[in-house]
Formats: sequence, structure tokens, C-alpha cells
Amino acid sequence: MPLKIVKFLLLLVCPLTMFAQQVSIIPQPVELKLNEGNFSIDNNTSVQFNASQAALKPAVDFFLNAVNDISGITLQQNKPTAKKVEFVLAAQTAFKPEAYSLTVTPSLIQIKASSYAGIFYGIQSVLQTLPQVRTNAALQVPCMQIMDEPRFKWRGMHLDVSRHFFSADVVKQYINLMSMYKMNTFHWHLVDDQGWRIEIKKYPRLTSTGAWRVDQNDKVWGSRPQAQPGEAATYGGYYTQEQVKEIIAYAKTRNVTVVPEIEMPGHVASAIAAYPHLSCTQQPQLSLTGGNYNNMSSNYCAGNEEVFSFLQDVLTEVIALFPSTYIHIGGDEVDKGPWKKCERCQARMKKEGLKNEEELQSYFIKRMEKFIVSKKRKMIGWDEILEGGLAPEATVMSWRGEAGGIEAAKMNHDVVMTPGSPCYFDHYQAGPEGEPLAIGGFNTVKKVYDYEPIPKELNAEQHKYVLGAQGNVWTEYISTAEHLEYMVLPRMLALAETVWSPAAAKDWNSFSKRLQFHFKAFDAKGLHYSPGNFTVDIKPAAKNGKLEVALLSEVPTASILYTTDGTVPTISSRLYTKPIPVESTQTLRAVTMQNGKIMNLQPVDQRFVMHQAVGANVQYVHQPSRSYMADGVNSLTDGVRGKSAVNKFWHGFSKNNLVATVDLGAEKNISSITLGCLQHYRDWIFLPTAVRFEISVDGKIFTEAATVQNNISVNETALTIKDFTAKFAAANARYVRVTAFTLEACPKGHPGEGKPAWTFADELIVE
Ligand code: TNX
Repeated sequence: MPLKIVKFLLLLVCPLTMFAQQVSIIPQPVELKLNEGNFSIDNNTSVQFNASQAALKPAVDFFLNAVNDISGITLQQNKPTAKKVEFVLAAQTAFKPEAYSLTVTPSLIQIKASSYAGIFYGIQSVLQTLPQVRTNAALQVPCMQIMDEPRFKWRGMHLDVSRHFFSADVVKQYINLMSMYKMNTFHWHLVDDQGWRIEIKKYPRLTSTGAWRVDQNDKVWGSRPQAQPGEAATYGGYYTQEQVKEIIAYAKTRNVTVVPEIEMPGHVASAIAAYPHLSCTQQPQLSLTGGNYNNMSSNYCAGNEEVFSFLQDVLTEVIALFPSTYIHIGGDEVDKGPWKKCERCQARMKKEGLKNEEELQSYFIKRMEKFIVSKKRKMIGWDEILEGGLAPEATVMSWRGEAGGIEAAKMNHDVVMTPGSPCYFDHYQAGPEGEPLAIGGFNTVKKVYDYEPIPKELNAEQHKYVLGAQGNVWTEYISTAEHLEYMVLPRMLALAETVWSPAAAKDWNSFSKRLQFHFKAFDAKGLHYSPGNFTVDIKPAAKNGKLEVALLSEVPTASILYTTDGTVPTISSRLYTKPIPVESTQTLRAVTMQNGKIMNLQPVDQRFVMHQAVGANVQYVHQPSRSYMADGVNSLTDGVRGKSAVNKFWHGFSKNNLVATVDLGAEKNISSITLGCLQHYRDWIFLPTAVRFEISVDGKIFTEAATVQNNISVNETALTIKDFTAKFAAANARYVRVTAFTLEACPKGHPGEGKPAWTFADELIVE
């Protein structure tokens, strides 16, 4: 490139890079140009706005309060001062909905928009440039020019207040946090099996009974026994209609729409606890105490007219409270079993000509949609509403991956993307090691950041059906405000940038840097968050029969340190520069370091075992489940031991025994064989009842070396890794066959009682 052009380009980028470190706005604005100098907010600064535009007043007050909270400064209002913060509501056509411009010069801060939302977002951008710690000094806002607008109109966060109840104040705090990052839709999951959370005047028992459950908080969610008749239901809570109105108003000031979810036709054990005649069995029951569904009704009866009039009454009150266009009716995970056994449901199917229970669910949802549409609102539901036929105008929330969203968009229906990976914020973000107990999964902040809400499968014409994306926070394992913050921060910020900033402007390195500013802000405000992306991803890879390990960190500015002798890494441990060969049995431990400080919650460790079968081919009689393929078909002989995360390094089998034959490639002298297995009660994973080891020289005639029985109880709930080991007189063999006998069914009292159990194995160690 000619030097002249290079110089010209440098001139162009210089102003940006020179000042870039001064602002750390998340989500990244569409256009941001930093200039030299500051606007200084002090007691002589006046906020200017057209007092006849009453709609602006809440934004003005919001700004006045925010400035006062940080600095104690009381701004003037509409005073002829030299320094002005000006809010300008421009003509409707000047800006897109929610768009704004922000101009900062040494004498003026001007926010312009055509909507309240735009003004509010301009304010939020200004606030993100201020110190986040309380100060008595004047506040400096860097001079800059911003033009900004969102990429998507649904920028959502969900909160499940049924599994655990969160007070109105916690809900407000949640909404406030959302609005700081320009998230605009709060999906409030108000109904589920474990508690009905919204006052309905016509049906008082929904809250007097349905909002409370027998307190089993000392037991793990999945293994809580069913409440017994007569036990006192003391744990729970609900929102009065007055509180709901207050929360909606609070949210409105922050440009957040509150979308209520009133679950149906499943996940409603709490409603049935209040009004047992609404279920198929009509038996009395209490709200669910946790995740154990045995002998409970969790569905409304789809054959009972009273169910429909009840739900219409409920929705009438809900619609009167919530101005939201969308009403969420749930629709997920309906166990159709009870409908199959119910005379009224079967009669309904016959009368309506419905072929199966999926069509019965569809009938149910379509009827409710008709009602919602008659009230001039739109219905949204989880992707199961596609089954048995989608209601004509429904919007679909895609949670079981993206498939439901893709299918609905192809049918010209609007969709909101919330696939479990990476939009479930109830999943681990750094652990499990070192993190509070969670439901499972693994969604790191980078995984969230890298998410693209428009699936490749949609053509350009169909893109418009993707309204946006949403983070879901299910609270089975989250019971405190602190834990809730921890699960949401910082992942919500990554999602905020995903749904706001143009796809082409997204830049992980830049986001990571800006995130450090927000971490400091969280520290200053006492907000809990996961520094979780300071974890190390240990990636083993077999190359030409040799095992190598790569160590990766999501944080571009961090370095990785490690040990291989089992000791805890310190800042003087070995610095990782390239993949490490693994030649012997060892435990590798690694940490990330930034500015001379170790950042991990806990060092990440990984065990490797070298043995005679490493690299050998494995032949299975029944293939492992596609969901648990670990690092491929030969995972049993990769030398990598499994860890507590069930989705890593374990092969999973359900319904069948694990029967594998390993070819050592040549006859070898062996005297010990081990199969590593896992029990994780909560995830329906049980140790095999026994493991049989056989050896052979020709691969045809096998002799049994030993059968090792399991000696650990099926009721052991703690995560247990057990090595089944057979030791025997040394013998020559080329083939080893292992049979792990899968537990026939989940044991009595388990939430999956009688249903297939899983067997998990990580390594077949031949020595
Ligand atoms: C599935 S997502 C559910 C919820 C659980 C969640 C746990 C959805 C529509 N249903 O009832 O809380 O998984 O991650």
C-alpha cells in the first residue's frame, strides 16, 4: 500500500484509538466517535427539556436521580445556564423506535430521539461513562458523538419466580439491571408447579393455597419427597395486583415491557392444589416441593369446560393488569399420559376429531389464542405449541435448540430465540468446580457473546420473523437475590450486545476489555457476578497416536499457567505457550493470570491416565447416546478421565448395557482392567450393577477375567466416580471385552422411578 494512503488511514483511525479506552459502553453503540475534552456535570448544569412534553418527565427525573446518587449534585432544570443537558423529542420520522443520538461537547450534552425509549437509552449511555463509585467531584463526560439503534426489538430476560419466589424489590432490581444494558422485555414466569405467584381476585385460593409449598429446601431439588396431606405449606409468596401494577410502572420508566407467563396446560400443579377439580383425576394435592412428579397432577383437564372458563377469567384479569402486546401461555413439557387415561379428554378428542393428544394440546392452545386475540393481544408460547398444529397467529419461543424457531419462521410466524445453549442462564458459566450448585449445562459468557440469533437455515425474507433473543433464568437451584445476580452477570451483558449491536460490529476482544469496567462497577455497587470466563478450557487431542493438550482461555488479555505434578499453580508456575504432550499418568492443573493476579474461582484440573489400551479402537454393540459422545467413538481409550461435568468426557448409555470390545492391536501381557463409571442421581445416571471383564487372543473366544459387583447404593445422591477394577494373574490378550450391566430402572423414590436409568463410563484402563 502506498505510504500516503497508509498515513491517511492512520489519521482516520487515530482519533478512535486515542480515546477508545475512555468509554466502555455495553452494548456497543452503532456509531461512536470520541472527541477531545469533557463536559463537566456540576451544580451549575441545567437539564433542558420541553416542559409541555409530559412524556419526557420520567426520563428527566431518572437522570436527575442517577446523577444525584453518584455525586450528590442537584441539577438545575430549564435554567439559562452556560452548560446544558438537553433532551429533545424529535419528530416521529426522525428516528427509528428506540434509536437516539448523543452529542457531547464541553458545553452541551444533547440526547435526541423520537421516543421516550430513545431518550432513556441516550441517558443510559451517558451514565455508563460516569464513575461507578460514589464521588463528591464534578462528573466528567467525554466529548463524543453517538448514533445508535437496536438490531432486534425483543431483547429479553426471563425470570422464573415459581421455583423460588423473589420479592417485588428483587424483581425491580432485576428490571433495573436489564434496562442499564438496554434490554427491553421482561418475561415474568409467574406460574409453575411449585407456586402460583400472581393474585387473581376471582380465584383467591390460587394464591392462598397455590402460592405455598411444604418447605423442603434442605433437600436437593430433584429428590424432595412429595408433600403429605396435612403438612403445613409455609414456603412461597406471591405478588398482589397492586405490586404487579407498581412493577409494571417501574419497568415502563425504564422502557421495559413486562410479558406475563401464565402456564398452561401443563406445569400447573400449584393451580390444581388450589382447585383440584381442574385436573383429570380431580384428586386433592399440594403444590410440588421440588422436581419429583410422581403421583401428582400437573396438567389441566382438556376435556373439562370449566378449565377454559377458569383460564379465560384468569387471563381477563391478567390482560387488565399488563399492557404488554404479548401474553405468554407456556405450553411446554406437557406429559400427555394423564390425558390418555382421562375419559373427558378422550371424549373431547372424539367430539373434535382429534387424532392424538398432541392435537388435543393444539386444540387447547388454539382456543386460548382465540380468546387472547379477541382481547386485542398476541399469544406467545414455548416451541411445543408447534406440536399437533400451530395456532394461526402464535409467536413461538424456541428453547429446545433452534429447530422450533426455524420451523415457525418458515411458516411465517414470529419467533423469539432462547435456545438452551447458550441462552439458559441457569446453567454453569465457569464450573461446576468452584461455582454454586446449578441445574447443569455450561454456557460461558463467550458462548453467549458468540450467539447469532438468526439461524443460517432462514433465507433473507424470513429474517424479519426473528424478533430477537432472550436469556432464561429458571430458578430450581437459585433461591437468593445474590445467586440470581451471579447467574445473570456478566452473561446478560453479552446477550445485550448480541441483540443490540450490529452483527458486524461485534468484537469479543473489545467486549472483554469493556467488561472489565463493568466488573469494577459491579464491585462498587456490591453486585454479585461470575468472573467465570477466567476459567481454562483443557482440550485434549490425540495426534498421530500421541496425546496432546491445548489450554484455552476466553479472556484475550489473560495468560495461562499450569503444573503437571498435581500441585496448585502459582504465578511462578509454567507459562502455557503451546500444546503440551501427555506421556504419563498425570493431573494437569491450570489457571489464568491477569495483571499478576490469579483469576480463577478454582484451578481447573484434568486427570490423564496412560495405559496399554490408549489409542486402541473400540467396538460397541450398542452405540453411546448421541448426546453423550464425549470426544468421539474411542473416548473409552483416549487416556482422558471424566470429571463432574456429565457432558464432558463421558459416554452415556440408556436402556442398553454398555458392551465394548477393545482391540489392543497386538497381543499384550495384562493383569488389570478398570472401567471408570459415574453415579449422578440427580441426572438419572447410576453405577452399573456389575461389570464383567473378558479377554481373548483371537477376538472370537473370550474368557472371563472377573466380574466386579457394584457396592455403592443406588440412593447415593452425591456425585460419585467409581473405578470397577479386575486384577488377575497376568495373561496374554489382544482383545478386551467389557460389559457394564445398566441398572434396570431409576430406583424407588427417584423422580424417574421406573424409567430407564443411564450408565456413564469414561475410560477402559488396561494394564
Ligand atoms: C425446561 S424451558 C423448562 C423449565 C425448567 C428448565 C430448566 C422450558 C420451557 N421448560 O420448566 O425450569 O428446563 O432449565
